[in-house]
Amino acid sequence: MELLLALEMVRVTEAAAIESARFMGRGQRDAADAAATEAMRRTMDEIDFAGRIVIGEGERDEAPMLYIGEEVGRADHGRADAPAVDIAVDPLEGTNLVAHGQAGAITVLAASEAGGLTHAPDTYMEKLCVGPIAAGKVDIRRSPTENLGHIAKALGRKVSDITVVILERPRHDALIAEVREAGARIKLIGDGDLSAAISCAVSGTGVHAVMGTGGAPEGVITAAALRCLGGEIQARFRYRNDEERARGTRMGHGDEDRVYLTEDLAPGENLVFAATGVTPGDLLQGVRFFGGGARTHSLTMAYQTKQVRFIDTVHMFDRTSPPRVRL
Ligand code: VTB
Repeated sequence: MELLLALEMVRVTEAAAIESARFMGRGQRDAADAAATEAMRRTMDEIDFAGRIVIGEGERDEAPMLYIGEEVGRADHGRADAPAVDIAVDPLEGTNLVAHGQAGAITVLAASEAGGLTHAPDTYMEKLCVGPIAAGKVDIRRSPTENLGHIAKALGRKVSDITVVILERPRHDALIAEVREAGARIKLIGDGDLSAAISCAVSGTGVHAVMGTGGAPEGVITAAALRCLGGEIQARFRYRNDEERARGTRMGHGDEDRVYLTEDLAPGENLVFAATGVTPGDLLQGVRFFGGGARTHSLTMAYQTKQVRFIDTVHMFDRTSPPRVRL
């Protein structure tokens, strides 16, 4: 399953990135998201597999496409033997970033055998993410100060040499104050804690941890990526109201003290992850258009196969005026 999908899925995120990148800086976040969603859906339907969306654009009645439970892929074309695959998508992580032409938007998905990705309700999650060297050394139940000490020690650095990514939100005021007090550097981001979490598991990106509360569905996709990279996410559900709490409880996530580990969120034995940059970021370059084509930069990974690929693709839109392919 992984062998087939790792390379196919990157076509899906590439197509979504190209379509949504057209909207960069145009102030239309919903249109950018719709373009990514439509392209993802269309490209997935070209692949021979029996896919089912487990994390998507919302419930069936609220999302026209890539809603939870939707079947995708070409399995209906008489391919009873097509592999059954669960898929978690975030067609455009960072819709505001694209709308404003800011850094760090990606198109992203994760795939697994049926049951390999936790069904997370559309609510919030408190997250602590670290890369492979600090994995196993942190505990979300401890204070940020304590965890920063463990991360610094694992990395052989001072706390002042650690950079933490935090979403810039009023709910993080106390967290930001504490991390500042502890002496670490902070990168405040407007959106996109998923790509930030992947970055902290990739050396050379200059970020070492992600702390704070963001979307729960994105936490599951983060977990799939971090399992492939040997990093770690620890998370707790954080409901905004009783309605969300009731829904989460029905889905088996009623205990808000429970710490979900990477393997709890993405328990699959086969995991595939793919992401493509839309706007330039720490991890991936954005889509670059030129006459007759575009160039994309993607990351695709498979857990069993133990392969991490950075893929640089030139897409030629037509052959009458093909772009000059450059190194
Ligand atoms: C966003 C987004 C994140 O969570 O912040 C969202 O930028 C939830 O937070 O990347 P707000 O409702 O405060 O915007 C993410 O989508 C994913 O965790």
